[in-house]
Amino acid sequence: MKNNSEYVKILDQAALEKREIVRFTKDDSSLTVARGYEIQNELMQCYYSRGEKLVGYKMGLTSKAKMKQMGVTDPILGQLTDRMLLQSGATYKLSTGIHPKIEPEIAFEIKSELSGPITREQALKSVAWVFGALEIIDSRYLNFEFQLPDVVADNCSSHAFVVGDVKKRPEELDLGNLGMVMSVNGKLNQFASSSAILGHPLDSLCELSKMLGAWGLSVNPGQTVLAGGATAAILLEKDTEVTLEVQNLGITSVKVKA
Ligand code: OOG
Ligand code: MG
Repeated sequence: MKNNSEYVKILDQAALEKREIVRFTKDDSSLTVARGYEIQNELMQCYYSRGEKLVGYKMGLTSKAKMKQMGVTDPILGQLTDRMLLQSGATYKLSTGIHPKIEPEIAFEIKSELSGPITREQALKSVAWVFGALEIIDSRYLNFEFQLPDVVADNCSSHAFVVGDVKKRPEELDLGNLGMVMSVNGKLNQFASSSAILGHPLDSLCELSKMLGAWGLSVNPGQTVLAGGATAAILLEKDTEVTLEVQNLGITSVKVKA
């Protein structure tokens, strides 16, 4: 058993040295999700001390496919910084991660503050723009094997995310049922409806608002929110191009190099 600061140091070092670690709950069954969030918040302080800025939040484990893939059942939240942000068409280097995977997401840019329990209608009104996104996750744990307290402590495997350059107002879209197709080198790999994300991506935003509100925090104007992977994540391979086409939101892409 270790204290929070010791866990933070292990996680931060693992990411910096690109080294896998064994999940903490293996030796420390007393670790709770609440402590996982304390560790996550302390880990964020390491990022800020290196000059990173918070740019938004991500929801995780919001689809049945992801819950099944990872063997857990509750949505979780992670925090996104400017270091992680890539624009569509960018090149991602595998050497910057440990064993990165990619998953298709719907992203929101927020225009008004959200905190505490809200309705889907209120969530809709708080969204300035909707766009497609590819999230590149990279668990610091061996083989992506973790329990909820571990993954929460590890900032929910956050590593990088690629934002699409086609933006639409939420009212212009059938947000609850957008076709999403992820391809590798032009070959279809994963597909889903946006309804795979907690039934409706805006419900994921409601969940985020509720969770942050419980800590006296909020989602703020200008921030980006990733609603959660719509399918299982796939392992990235060098010299490939991964694309995500979201109905009415164009194509978001990333080139993967060694
Ligand atoms: C945890 C991150 C989950 C999502 O969209 O479900 C996540 C993981 O799968 O390693 O980002
Ligand atoms: Mg994700």
